[in-house]
Amino acid sequence: MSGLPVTDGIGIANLPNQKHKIVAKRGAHFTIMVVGESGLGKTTLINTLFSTELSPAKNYTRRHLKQLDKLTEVEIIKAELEEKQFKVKLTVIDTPGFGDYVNNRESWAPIVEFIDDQHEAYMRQEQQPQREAKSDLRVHACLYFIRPTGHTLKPLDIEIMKRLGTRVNLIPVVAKADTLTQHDLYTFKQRIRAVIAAQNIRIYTPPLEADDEQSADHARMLMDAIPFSIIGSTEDVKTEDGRVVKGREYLWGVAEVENEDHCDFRKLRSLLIRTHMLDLISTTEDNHYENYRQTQMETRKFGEPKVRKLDNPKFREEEEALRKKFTEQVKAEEARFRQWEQHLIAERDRLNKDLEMAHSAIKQLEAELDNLQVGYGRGTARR
Ligand SMILES: Nc1nc2c(ncn2[C@@H]2O[C@H](COP(=O)(O)OP(=O)(O)O)[C@@H](O)[C@H]2O)c(=O)[nH]1
Ligand SMILES: [Mg+2]
Repeated sequence: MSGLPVTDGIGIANLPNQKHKIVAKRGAHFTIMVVGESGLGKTTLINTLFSTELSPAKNYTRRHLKQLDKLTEVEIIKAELEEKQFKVKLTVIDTPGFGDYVNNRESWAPIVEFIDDQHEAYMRQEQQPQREAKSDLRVHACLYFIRPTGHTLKPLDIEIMKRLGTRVNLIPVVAKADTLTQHDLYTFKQRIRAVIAAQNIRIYTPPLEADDEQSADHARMLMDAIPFSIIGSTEDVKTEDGRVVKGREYLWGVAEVENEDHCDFRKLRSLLIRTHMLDLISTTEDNHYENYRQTQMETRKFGEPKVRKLDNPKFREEEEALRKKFTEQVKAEEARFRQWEQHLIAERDRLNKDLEMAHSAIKQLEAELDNLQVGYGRGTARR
């Protein structure tokens, strides 16, 4: 059927022994972040995860932790998963969506900054003499929600995904897959993959070299599904054949969260909390964190505070260029509007003239009518 391993539970206990031991010693910390425009179902997906697989999670807590700036506040959800004495401390970071392009185009910047800040905080803790009990919110998997337009990625998506991809394991997902037909969803995914390749956007790919054939096949199958299509819902609904499932009810039937013919939710969940959690953790540590640490080492002295992106001249430059482009666009629009206005005025004048002419024509006709009536009156009076 689906090719997914049929193991239940979190599956980490089935990891190759060596790796298992390393992580089991400390217990794994695993952090997922959701990013994307508002209204795409980010919060719903998190709740869906917790209402399906993760329902027996222990010590579930929700809190607003960080006010990133006056617009951006992230919510931190923590829970513990345990299987065969293997513990995972799961953290999910829910971000508010950034708004539309014109009004809110910088509102994603604090999210990128947040990711850097976690690397920074961890690095600082590593430099301390007491290295016990580090708090660690480095993001291991960042789900980027794509609006199901059926067209392609927007310039803003490309811009943000580029920035995220160099910092975290970026996993693109197509939001609200139930709003597209299977055919449209298929072409949409193809187009997104093409843009990701053409734009050199770095996304997370499951490693294909695996210990055994089955895992390799599994990784290939996951790769082919990227960007994962998602249906989120915490509602129990009844299907036509009488099953009760998490899903969304429509006149034509039920869009099922955990049905692989409907969306890739199961694949994504399996990747995150079963088969690739460890790879996501180690690539974050070995690639993204190492990357951050090295760049910081090269550009500043030990102990020096980090240069914030927003104060960075290069970022400023880009910012300035974008602002200029925007101003130019506004100017062009205004010119177009003025032209249109002038056209309208000319048109109005023309119509007024027509109206005048019509008026005088009417006057003339009325005068003729009067003349006729006068003539007619005379005629009758004679009789
Ligand atoms: N059709 C459809 N609607 C969804 C899906 N997931 C969430 N929604 C709806 O979209 C709206 C916004 O969801 P929410 O999770 O608050 O979006 P967020 O702003 O990204 O956190 C709500 O009305 C959800 O019920 C989905 O998979 N399909
Ligand atoms: Mg939300």
